[in-house]
Amino acid sequence: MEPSLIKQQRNLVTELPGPRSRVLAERRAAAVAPGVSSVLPLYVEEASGAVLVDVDGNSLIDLGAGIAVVSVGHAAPAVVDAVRAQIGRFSHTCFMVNPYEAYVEVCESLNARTPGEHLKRSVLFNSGAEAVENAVKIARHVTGRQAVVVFDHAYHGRTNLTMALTAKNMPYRHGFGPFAPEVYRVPMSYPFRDPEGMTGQQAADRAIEQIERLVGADNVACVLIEPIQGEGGFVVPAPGFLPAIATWCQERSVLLVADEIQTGFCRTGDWFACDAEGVVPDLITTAKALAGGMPLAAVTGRAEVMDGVHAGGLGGTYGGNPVACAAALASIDIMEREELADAAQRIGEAIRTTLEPLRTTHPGIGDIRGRGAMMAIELVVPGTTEPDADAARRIAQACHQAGVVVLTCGSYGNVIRLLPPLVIEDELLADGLDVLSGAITEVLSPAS
Ligand code: PLZ
Repeated sequence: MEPSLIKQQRNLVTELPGPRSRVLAERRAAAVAPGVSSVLPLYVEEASGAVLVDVDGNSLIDLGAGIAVVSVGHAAPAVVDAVRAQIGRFSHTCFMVNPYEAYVEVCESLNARTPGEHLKRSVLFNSGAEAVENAVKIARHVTGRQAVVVFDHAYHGRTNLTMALTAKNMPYRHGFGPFAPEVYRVPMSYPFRDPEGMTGQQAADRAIEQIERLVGADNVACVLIEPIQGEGGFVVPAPGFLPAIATWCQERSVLLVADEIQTGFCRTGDWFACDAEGVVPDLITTAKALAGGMPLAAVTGRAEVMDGVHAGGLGGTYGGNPVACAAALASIDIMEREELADAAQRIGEAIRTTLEPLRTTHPGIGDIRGRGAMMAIELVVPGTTEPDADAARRIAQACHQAGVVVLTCGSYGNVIRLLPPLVIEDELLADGLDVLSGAITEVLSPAS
């Protein structure tokens, strides 16, 4: 592994936020639209590995990786070198005007690594939402059908179509309608909240019954699903749920679209979350960790599906920008060389080992779940499944005050999620988890 440029250690040297961050907060309030908010009020000066250094010199442990983006670490030297080299050669031509090799190479790499041995093609975009929009465009175009089936708790983006696909009203949809039509929502498999003992097959049957009754299989262009839900609460469906949905799709000539924007690229301990159950989607959307911090997204799919769209039907000015492509090739190379899927599994085990014992003393911990380095704690009112969003918020805040970046998520806002860079050093992770354990104990102890 390349040496980190910044000491991989938590170190607070001012109160939080420090004086420089406070000055920036004032400038921000005057200049930046309040519609975009930040989890922490600490302004970042530099970062490497799993450490962020703020403008006041505080070093924070990053257990969020910019929402599952910098899996190869902040400022990974090989990514930085690749970006520097590419930007010095050329930064933009527009692939639709003059093509270049890096775009082709990223597509080759995606085609080779995404689930399934079939012939594939890829197309590149800028953001996750844009990839999801295009997957739906492709599915509708080639099937000649319009309906899109999505799930409770789903998150697919903030553009008009993807707002329609996203489940949660606040903050994503509230007042932003009207939303795109022909979107149908069915129940997800959510073992913690489903009836006790419900199997994956039963949960799939429940969803399929609704699709057939309310939409009609013949009208469905695609079923779009996050194999493990991200923003919705790190919901891991019961085993057998995804394969059952995949089988139904195949039998009804409905395209299965896996949104692996948050789960993809080694995060869950496999290259893709679908791999764990051998599910092979027809189309897969990727973004986030794909390019190690540069904006890049993709739709990868069966050649016979992708080839159904006319030339010029897909594209965009910046899609597959050469600098982003160079970063992607370097990132994927790191994931492979440093075996980051295995690292994700080890991180997941360390998280479980630290957090599981807390359950016996803290019945407010309703569930600890996830896969690989995508782990979450769902907080509830003890003895019930009633969501306790206030506890999640207070635990996150206590971590932030101690210099550990953790994120919350969930339809009910009651889930703490951990998404550390996959290159995080053992000691740094242990320190971060220590802080989290302390925060949980502090907030959930009866006296507090
Ligand atoms: N699909 C599964 O997780 C992005 C959103 C943060 P973009 N998740 C982080 C926020 O509050 O905006 C995401 C995702 C899944 C699609 C997206 C959308 O990806 O790159 O943010 O457009």
